[in-house]
Amino acid sequence: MNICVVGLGYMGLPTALFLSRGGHKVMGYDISKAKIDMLKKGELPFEENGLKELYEQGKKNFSVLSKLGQADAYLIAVPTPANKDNTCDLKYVISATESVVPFVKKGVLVILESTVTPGTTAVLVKGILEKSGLKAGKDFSLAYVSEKAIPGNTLYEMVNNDRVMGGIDDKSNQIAKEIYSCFVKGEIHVTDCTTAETAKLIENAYRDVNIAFANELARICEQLGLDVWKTIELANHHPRVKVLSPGPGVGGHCLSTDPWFLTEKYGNTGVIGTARDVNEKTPRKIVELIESMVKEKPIIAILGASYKKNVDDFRESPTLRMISIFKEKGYSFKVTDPFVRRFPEKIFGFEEAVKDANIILVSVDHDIYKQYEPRLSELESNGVQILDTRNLFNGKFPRIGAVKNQRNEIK
Ligand code: SAJ
Repeated sequence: MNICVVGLGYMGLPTALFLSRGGHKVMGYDISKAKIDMLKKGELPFEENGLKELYEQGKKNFSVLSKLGQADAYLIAVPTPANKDNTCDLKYVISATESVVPFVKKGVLVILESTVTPGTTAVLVKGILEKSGLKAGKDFSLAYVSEKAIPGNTLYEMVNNDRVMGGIDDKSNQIAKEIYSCFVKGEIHVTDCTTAETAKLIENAYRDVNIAFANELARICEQLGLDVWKTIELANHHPRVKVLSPGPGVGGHCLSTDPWFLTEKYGNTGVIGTARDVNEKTPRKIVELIESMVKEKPIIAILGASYKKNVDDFRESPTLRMISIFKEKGYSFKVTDPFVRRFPEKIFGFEEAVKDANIILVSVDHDIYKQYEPRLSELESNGVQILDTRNLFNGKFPRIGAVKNQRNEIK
């Protein structure tokens, strides 16, 4: 098939390349001219494990467009940020869908992959596409297909995870399933559009609630003088318990917004909204912990700017949140991160960042940081405080939820 992928971001680009490697003729389109120019030169706009290799394998059937053209199928994978009131901002979905309208012909399939508030495909997207004069489910096909891949391991998970897709009718599901089958090895589950959209939001809300639970446990264990990491590990020996890890807060483009989209028509007063609040407040709790650890005004070396380990994406990163609190309080800080480019603050090398610091904040658990363990020990013995918010060093340095751990009853 000729497939046009609208939106060449963290999900759209790898999907386009898997489809082209799988034998489809794929045209990629993005509103970012810079991204199009890079791809035309064969350069990739972001880093992801294995993406370069996938590009080499898929490039024969892949081209980038400066203008949309006719295709058999359109796959829309554009961002859905949150509005100021935390509702789902659908402006990119709307404009991408509108750009497809002139190409809606009999037999065309349109797929939405963006994470959206329930009802978007079956009402909003369908309504826009029907401005073509044709009817969804009768003249053209329409489906919502969600993505479960985790940044850092995107390519493996895109292939091996199960998929949920929801078509406007059986034929839409059948064609969408056929297209994805060229690279998805996981099971493909089919349902209706709104159920598929909601299942996607449930997945991320579930994880966000579980992390909020862990973050709350970190505060509780800190108060009790316990070690949250050891305590959670013990609780996790229960066959039906799997508490996730506390951290400096929840970042990224997904978990920090998607739970709001799930509750937007229902109200945010329940457990999902409370969990969001707990996670949103976590960076401030970390700053309070820093204040309790250093006697003088904190001078902070921040190890890690991205929202999680081994990625270059810093959208909504807890580091950004903590930086705005440091600024509000007039604390000086330096950030180091080997992955991140175009960060709003200057990025220093490791040694420059730790120079003069009285506390080192391990904000991200990049694997590469493990090499700094001896140097951190040295700095610690020179009186520099260390706060490991990710348990990267396995208790070698003070870690959140265990800073005041004094319980050594059982050795
Ligand atoms: N985090 C913790 N503690 C944990 C796990 C994560 O504090 O135990 C933090 C991370 O450091 C990060 C944030 O949560 O700041 C989110 O990271 P993540 O690795 O949990 O998830 P994302 O946002 O990278 O990807 C999620 C995934 N969703 C689920 O696992 C349910 C992924 O599968 C989705 O495809 C992705 O959202 C998406 O695009 O929706």
